[in-house]
Amino acid sequence: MSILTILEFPDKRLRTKAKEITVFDGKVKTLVNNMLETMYDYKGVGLAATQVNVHQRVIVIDVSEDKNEHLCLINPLIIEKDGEEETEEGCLSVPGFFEMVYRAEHIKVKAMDKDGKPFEIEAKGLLSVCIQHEMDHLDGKLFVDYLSSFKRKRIKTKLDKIHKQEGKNTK
Ligand code: GNR
Ligand code: NI
Repeated sequence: MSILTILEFPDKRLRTKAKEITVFDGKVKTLVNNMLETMYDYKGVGLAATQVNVHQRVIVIDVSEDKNEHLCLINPLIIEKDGEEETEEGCLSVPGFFEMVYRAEHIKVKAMDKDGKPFEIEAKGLLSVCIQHEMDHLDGKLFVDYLSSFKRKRIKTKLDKIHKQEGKNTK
């Protein structure tokens, strides 16, 4: 297994729309395992393949307290949603920034597991927020897109400065 590099805002590669998985082979399983290892290493509650520069519709999540109940959603689709709630969000691709974002309160999602088997899941609370946040990544969207352009620019300026100091290329 390996820990993958996470792209950071404003990296343009985070704006790529991911493609559906059509073949469920060993490469998908390796990707899922590496994403799980990366998510746990970075202490995130979720990770989308887009964040590790793989533009396929794969998400891993673990919102459990003991970090031993992971979920893997491939080609996820929201089939029902209702309500609205505001939660403070962060993102491993926007390190160090936390802002309030509105999301649907309850969602019902259809997805496939790592073997291509379809399943449905209903979610509320942090799991619901996390699934919506990760699904946004697969469409090239980030939580900062929901903020005012003033806040988004301020975050960009601060991260640009850090990336410059680190000699990091964010394309
Ligand atoms: O670790 C994460 N925490 C989090 C908190 C509130 C709302 C969403 C998230 S997801 C984030 C990990 C991440 O960036 N996933 O894309
Ligand atoms: Ni994120």
